[in-house]
Amino acid sequence: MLKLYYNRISFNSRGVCLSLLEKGLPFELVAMKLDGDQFHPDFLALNPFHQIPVLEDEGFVVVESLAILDYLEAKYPTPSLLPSDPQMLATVKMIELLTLNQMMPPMRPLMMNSMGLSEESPEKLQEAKQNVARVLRFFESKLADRLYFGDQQLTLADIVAGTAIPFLPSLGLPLEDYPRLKDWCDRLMTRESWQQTQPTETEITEVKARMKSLLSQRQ
Ligand SMILES: N[C@@H](CCC(=O)N[C@@H](CS)C(=O)NCC(=O)O)C(=O)O
Repeated sequence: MLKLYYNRISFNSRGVCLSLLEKGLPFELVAMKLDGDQFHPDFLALNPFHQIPVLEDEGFVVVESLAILDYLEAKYPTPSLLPSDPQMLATVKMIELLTLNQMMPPMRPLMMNSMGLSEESPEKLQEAKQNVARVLRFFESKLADRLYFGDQQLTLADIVAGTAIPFLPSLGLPLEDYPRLKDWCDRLMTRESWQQTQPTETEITEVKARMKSLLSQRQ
């Protein structure tokens, strides 16, 4: 049985959960608190970089969310979450990588600030918002009039970007200037997999409290 080490408020973990659910695969979840449990020797033996998600498949271990998504796609190709058309495939991969490399890093200070866990300067927050907005403009143009980034079919692009973008309005980045992305977010939220993996307010509050306590211990 596939085993996923995850946390419900982790974007990267949620993407893997979404893929497993969309593919209808049975899997076992191992919840990580990330309160230090990621440094337990048993977990470090799976991932020396102490991060989730980690997927275990009959003793085979995969770390890094994009590698896990590709592994699941190759091993369980139906239903497919990758297009075969070369241009569509390139678009999907581009969206996945830009989400992780260009959008998530500037989201971090915005999240920390919105949770009251750090006090960033207004200049730094503005710069972070501008960097996210640059990605959103690009994504809006790539989505164009399609239902999903890979056209009519849900793909890994929607799964990866669809964990982070719906969260942006709560960080002071409303999607009103990006009507196609806004409709796309609404479309994703109608899917059972998104509803099932949506973190609740209580879960977010609990994580906030845990992070506050961890940060105060380090000071
Ligand atoms: N590039 C990694 C990033 C994973 C990552 O940042 N995981 C975070 C949670 S979202 C984590 O496990 N942090 C705990 C730590 O770094 O100790 C991926 O895509 O899987």
